[in-house]
Amino acid sequence: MPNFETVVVDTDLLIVGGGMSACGAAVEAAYWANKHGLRVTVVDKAAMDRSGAVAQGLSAINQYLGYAEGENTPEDYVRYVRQDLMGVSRDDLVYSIARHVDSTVHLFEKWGLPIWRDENGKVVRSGRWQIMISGESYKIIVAEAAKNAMKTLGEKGQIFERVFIVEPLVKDNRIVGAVGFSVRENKFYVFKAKAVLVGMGGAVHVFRPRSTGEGLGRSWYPPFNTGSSAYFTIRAGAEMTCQEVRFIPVRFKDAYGPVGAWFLLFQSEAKNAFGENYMVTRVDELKKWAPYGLTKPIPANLRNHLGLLDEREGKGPIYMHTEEAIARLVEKYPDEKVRKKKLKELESEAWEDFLDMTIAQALLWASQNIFPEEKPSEIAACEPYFIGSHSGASGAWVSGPEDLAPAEYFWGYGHMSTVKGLFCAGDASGACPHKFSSGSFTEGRIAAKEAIRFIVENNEEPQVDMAEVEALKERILKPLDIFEQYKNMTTDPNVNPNYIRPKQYMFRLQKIMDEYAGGVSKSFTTNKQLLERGLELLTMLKEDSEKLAAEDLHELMRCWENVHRTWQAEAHIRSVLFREETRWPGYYIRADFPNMDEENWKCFVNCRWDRNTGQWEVFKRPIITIID
Ligand code: SFD
Ligand code: AMP
Repeated sequence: MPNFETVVVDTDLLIVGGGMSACGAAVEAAYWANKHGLRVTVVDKAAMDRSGAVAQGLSAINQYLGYAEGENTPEDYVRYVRQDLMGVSRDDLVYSIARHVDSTVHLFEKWGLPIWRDENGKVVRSGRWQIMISGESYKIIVAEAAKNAMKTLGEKGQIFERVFIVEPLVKDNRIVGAVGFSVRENKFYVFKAKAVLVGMGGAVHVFRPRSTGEGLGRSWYPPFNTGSSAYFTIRAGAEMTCQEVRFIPVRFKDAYGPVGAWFLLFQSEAKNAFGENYMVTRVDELKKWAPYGLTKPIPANLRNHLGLLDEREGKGPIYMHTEEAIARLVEKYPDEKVRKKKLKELESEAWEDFLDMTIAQALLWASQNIFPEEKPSEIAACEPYFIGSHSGASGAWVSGPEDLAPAEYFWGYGHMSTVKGLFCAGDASGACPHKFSSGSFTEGRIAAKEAIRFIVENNEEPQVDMAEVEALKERILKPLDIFEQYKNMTTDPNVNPNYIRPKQYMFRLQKIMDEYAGGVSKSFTTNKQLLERGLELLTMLKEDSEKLAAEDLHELMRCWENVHRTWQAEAHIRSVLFREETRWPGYYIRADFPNMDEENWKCFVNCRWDRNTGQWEVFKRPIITIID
C-alpha cells in the first residue's frame, strides 16, 4: 500500500460539505464561534466555489416569501409545502426556515447576487415563492461570503477542499468527528470535533439514468452528490425519515433544463403528441388523490403523474410549447416595433434561463436547431433522485426549534439528529422540503447557531478511539491495495475475477434499483416481491463492495461514493417496502397498493440502522399539525 500520512485535525465544530447549507453554516458559525473563542472547520470534497447542486449556477431563488413587502407569511409557506408533499412534512421545521429565509436572500443580494427587479425596484417573481436571478455565479458569491466569514476566525477557522469525508466517528451515541482522505495527496484525515454539521447534499446515480454511454454523467442532479449525507447519518446511528420520498423532476428531455420558469413565468403549456394538455384532459384523475389533488397548487408529483399516464398510453412525446407561450406574451403588444423588442427580450430570457444553470440544454437547443419562439421542446420525467431540499423529503430526523416543536419533535437543539451533537441541514435533514438554495443556506445558519450552543453547553473533549481510526484507515484505503495486488492477473484491468471497479459496481447498483425499485425502465412501478428481490440482490452487492478496487485516489473516491449510494438505496427500498400504499404516484407506484390510504399511512416512515447489531428497523412517526 502506498504510504499515507495520517493528519489529525482538532476542532470544535466540524462542517462536512461545502454547498449551500454548509456555506450558511460557516457564515453563522463564524459569528458565534468568535464570541465563544471556538474553532470551526469546513471540509468539502471539491472546491467550494463550484461545488454541489449550485455549481453551474441557478436562474431562480425558489424560496423567498416577501414577508416585509406583505406578500406571504411563513404560515402560507407551511401550508404550501404540506400540500405539495401530500400531507407529509414537518410544520415546525418548514416554519423555522420560512421565517428566516428572506433575510438570507437579502444577504445574497448584499454580497453581489443580481436579483431581477422591475422598473419600480420590485423583485421579479416567476411564481408565488420564486424570484428570478442572474445566477451563473451564485455559488461563487455564496462561497466567497463563507470563506470571508471563516477568515474572521484566524487560526481557529480552517477550510479543507478536495477532502472526501467517508465515515463518522461516534462514541456512546455522541458524534466525535469524521474521517476521510484527500483526493489529491496521499493523506488520511482524522477530524476530532465536539459537534458535526452535515451538509453533503443528496444523491444521484443511485437509479439507472436515462442518459447512457457518452451522456452518462448528464443528469438533472449534479454528479458530485452521491449519498454521503445519508450514509454519514445512517452510519452514525441517526434516525432517518422520508427515505421513500424520492424526487422525480420533469425536465426538458435529455439535457435536463429547468421547467419552472416556463410553466410559471412564461405560462407555457405542456401537451402530448396529439395536442392535449394532460392537466386538462386528466383532471378527473386528481379526485382520486383528494384532498391534495383537489387543492391548488397541484402537487409536483401529481403533475408528473398526469403526464406519465399519457406516456404510458403511448401518447408521447410530451412537448413544452415554448413557441405558443412566447406568441401569447408578445401578442399583447399591438405596436409592431414594441412587439419585436419584446420578442427579443423574451428570447434572451429563455436562453439565459438555461445558460444560468443548465448550459447543456442551450447546447442541445442549438444542436437540434430549436428556436424556442418557433418550435416546442420535449419534456420528460427524470430518473429518481434523493434531494430533501427540493420536492423530495429524504434526510435525517432532526429536532425542531424549541418555540415551535411539539414534545415528540423536540430534543434540545434545533436541527440536531437523534445522535448527540450531529446536526443536519439542506438535503441532509428530512421532512422539510422546498427549502431550495435559499432555505438550505438558512437551515445551515440555524443549525450552526444551535451547534455552537450545543458545544458551549456540552464542552467535553471528543473521545476518539485511535485504534478504531487505524482500522478505518485500513478499510478505507483497501481498494488501492486490492487493485495493486491483482491488476496484473488479467490483460484488461477492467475484467478481473478478484475485484470489481467502481463503475461496474455502480452499473450493478443502478440496474437493481431501476428494475426492482421502480426506476425509469419500469415506469416508476414496483411491488413487495420486486422490492424484496431487490433487497436480496442489494445484500449480495454489499458483500461484493469488500472487493472494490481503486487504481488511484480519484477512483478511491468513486469506490466510496458508490458505497454511500448503496446505503441510500437500501434505506429507500426498506422504506418503500414498509409504506403499504401509493402516496406520491408521480414519484412511484406500489402496484400492490395502488391507492392512497389516509387512515393508515398519513404518517412519517422513519428508519434506523443500529450501529451495534447492524440491524435495520423501520417504523411510523406521527404527523403533528401545528399550522391549520
Ligand atoms: O429550480 C462532500 N435547486 C434550486 N434552488 C433554487 O433556489 N433555485 C433553483 O433554480 C433551483 N433549481 C435547482 C436546484 C437543485 C438542482 C440539483 C438543480 C436545479 C439542477 C435546489 C438547491 O440547489 C439545493 O436545495 C441546495 O443546493 C441544497 O443545499 P445542500 O447544502 O444540501 O447541498 P449542495 O449545495 O448540493 O452541497 C453539497 C456539498 O457537499 C459536498 N460533498 N463533501 C465532503 N465529503 C463528501 N463525501 C461529500 N459529498 C458531497 C459537495 O461537494 C457540496 O459542497 S431548479 O431547477 O429546481
Ligand atoms: P423547477 O424548475 O421545476 O424546479 O421549478 C422551480 C420552482 O417552480 C419550484 O418551486 C417548483 O415547485 C415550481 N414549479 C415548477 N413547475 C410548476 C408548476 N407547473 N406549477 C406550480 N409550481 C411549479
